[in-house]
Amino acid sequence: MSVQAPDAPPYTLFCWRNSYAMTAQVMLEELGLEHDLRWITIHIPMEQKDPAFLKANPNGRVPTLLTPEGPIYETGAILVYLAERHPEAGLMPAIGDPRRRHYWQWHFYLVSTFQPEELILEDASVYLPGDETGQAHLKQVSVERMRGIWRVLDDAVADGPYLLGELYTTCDISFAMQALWPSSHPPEGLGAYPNAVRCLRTVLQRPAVQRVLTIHDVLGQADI
Ligand SMILES: N[C@@H](CCC(=O)N[C@@H](CS)C(=O)NCC(=O)O)C(=O)O
Repeated sequence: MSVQAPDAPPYTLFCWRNSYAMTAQVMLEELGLEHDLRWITIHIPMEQKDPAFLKANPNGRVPTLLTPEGPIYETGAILVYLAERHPEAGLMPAIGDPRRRHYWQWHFYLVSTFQPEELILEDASVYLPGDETGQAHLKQVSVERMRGIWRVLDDAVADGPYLLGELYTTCDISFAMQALWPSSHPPEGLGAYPNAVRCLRTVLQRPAVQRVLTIHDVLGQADI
């Protein structure tokens, strides 16, 4: 298990510009946790990836976070790990809170329903290398599935402003940091989903999010 050096900040985030690493980084910023960013290259063959990175995450993907307890990877796991370590921030409902059922629902919806479609729409060639016809078909199917997801999310935040009503949680971070990418928008835009757009804009204006977007030099993506 690799742990942080005694004089290092408690957290180190392996980072790639404008990637899912931003979701974990927003969480660190929201919680005011001291951290280092270790910028790495990810879209290269596995054997060329930073060995310290691969030791922490054999999948070679970001986000990967070094914590005082050792490494952790997967966006959704990092969000919950940090929220549980810092319950005072209230970024997830406490045990016994009736909103917890929906917290888990949206948490998993965003990492296991929204995310796979986003990854396809971002780069279908990963799934069907060399098959351009197949990629176009996969994207077409995924766009339609994504429209359905936006409809569900739009209904969910109708009474908002957040997925759990008045309570801002890691689910909103998970949503906003994927939904800001134009690849996750249907080609006709987001006009049909005004509630979801309102929620998205609210989250994107948060100082923690603005700081992360500035560091990644993608502040313009918040103009939705
Ligand atoms: N399920 C993973 C997906 C992370 C992911 O796909 N990250 C991309 C960057 S946005 C990556 O590291 N890609 C490099 C690769 O797949 O080799 C998570 O949520 O952490």
